Amino acid sequence: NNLHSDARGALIVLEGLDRSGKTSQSGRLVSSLNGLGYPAESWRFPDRDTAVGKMISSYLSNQSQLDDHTIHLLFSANRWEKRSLMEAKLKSGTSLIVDRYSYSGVAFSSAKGLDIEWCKAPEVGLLAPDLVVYLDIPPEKAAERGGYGGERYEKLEFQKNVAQYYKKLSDASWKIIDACQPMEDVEKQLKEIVLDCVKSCQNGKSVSQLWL
Ligand code: NYM
Repeated sequence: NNLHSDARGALIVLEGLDRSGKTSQSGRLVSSLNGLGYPAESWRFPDRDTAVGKMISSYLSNQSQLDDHTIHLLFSANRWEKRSLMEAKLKSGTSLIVDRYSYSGVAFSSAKGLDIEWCKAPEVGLLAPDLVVYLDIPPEKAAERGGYGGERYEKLEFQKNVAQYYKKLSDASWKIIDACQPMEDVEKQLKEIVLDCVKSCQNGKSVSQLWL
């Protein structure tokens, strides 16, 4: 697979409730893309390695308390601090498989009661994904999977609420995969959808911005 010179990478976002399988799937996806000769990297938000990411991590593990608006803006800032690198990677032909993005930001914060439009505002101008894949699992099923860790938000009642907000945010362009299927089946379906997207982005299609 020899990429032509104007080929750019695809920005692909995986969304879903906690324990829906996003992290396992994104690792497998990147290996298989690389194996087929498409440069790809696995990214995730929050990126806990940056200065902002460390504050987020401490909040999630209940080591610090923050106002709901404040933590929302930190999650957003964490995406902004990676924006230019993201753009550079895509331009250089590397596809990014991103485990959570702005949709997590808006779904989780609005599930706490923050206004949805207010939640979207700081996301305006971030790079828009070429594809959003939602790994769909009923909150009860997700809760049965090996149990949640001890982090904030990892509670069945809250996850039910988040699911409602994901539904509000989704549009016809989202690809929904039934995440209750065996892992191998999810992997196969995901790979097919993602490959289509990676190929379609190689034709010089430009990257757009949220929320359009
Ligand atoms: N989360 C994640 C948010 O509340 N807002 C965001 O913008 C993002 C990216 O953080 N329960 C929540 C969802 C998760 C938690 O994510 C940590 P992960 O994927 O478990 O590391």
